[in-house]
Amino acid sequence: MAEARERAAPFQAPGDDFAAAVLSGLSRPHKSLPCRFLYDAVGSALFEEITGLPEYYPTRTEIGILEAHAPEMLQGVGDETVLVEFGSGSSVKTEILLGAVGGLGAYIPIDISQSALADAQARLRVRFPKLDVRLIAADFSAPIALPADVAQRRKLGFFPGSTIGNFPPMEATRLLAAMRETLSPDARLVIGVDLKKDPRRLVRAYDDAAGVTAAFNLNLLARINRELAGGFDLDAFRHAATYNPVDGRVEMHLVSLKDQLVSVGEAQFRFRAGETIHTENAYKYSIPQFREMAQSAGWTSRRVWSDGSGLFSVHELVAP
Ligand code: AVI
Repeated sequence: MAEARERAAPFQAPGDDFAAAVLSGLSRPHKSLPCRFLYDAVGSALFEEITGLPEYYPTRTEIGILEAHAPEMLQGVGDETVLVEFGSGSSVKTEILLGAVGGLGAYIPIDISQSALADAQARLRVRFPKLDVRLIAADFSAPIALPADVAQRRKLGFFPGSTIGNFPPMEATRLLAAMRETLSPDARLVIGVDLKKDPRRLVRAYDDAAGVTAAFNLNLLARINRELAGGFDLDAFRHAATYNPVDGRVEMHLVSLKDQLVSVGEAQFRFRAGETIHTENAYKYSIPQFREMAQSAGWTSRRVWSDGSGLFSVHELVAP
């Protein structure tokens, strides 16, 4: 298992209040919790483990696409260009681009977690000692002002992992528009997007045989117990992953195995047998669907790369 540090889901805002989100999410008629709270230190380590599972094809497939096509993706990138990465996680994918580029003006990783940024910088210093790395600790769901000396330079944005799929389409569109503003003028973005496919394959990717994704999901209840004096019995809930064909998304739920009353601090929540807490959505897009969404955020999808089996896509978005 990878080192257990908080990954800071890219969607996490500073000062995000876990307690308030839990109390409000569990009070709804259809109970739900925001997926960004899956990524405490334990959850982040479990997510790293998920990325290496046989059923979880997105990470290795995207890496294969990047390795095969990095030189094309980096066309026009040179000493004047600034590479801007949105969100952290393992830097394996960034290193593929950095290893393939001839020259680069600077690399700017943007992440909400200072510690994730410091780790990335220390790692990159070893392999790319001459690279100018500028850390920006910020929430990138709103446009970000880049340092004055690079603001007018040509920029290449990078947003791998299909994290865009964890946002509902309206929010995803707003996020893409914010990235366009951050990268303007002459914006370009390389973004990983998981593709629609056989629902059985999708469900297996989110409900693996070894039970790592189940542990990742159930850790949310353990986190409530740890941090908010919760009384969840983890054996009284099970992980479920389903494909919702109407919305084109995989859904993760925690299913109550019996009628029960659970306390969180002073509050109490009633669960009926079979009732669920909806914990994550992972939207899947066909290539034309994603093109259309990018367009409504002011981008044009100029090129798309995929693997031989059509599992995953990497789009190059451009904005004049
Ligand atoms: C972070 N994100 C892109 C993952 C996904 O595939 O939606 C999160 C994940 N949840 C369960 N497995 C992976």
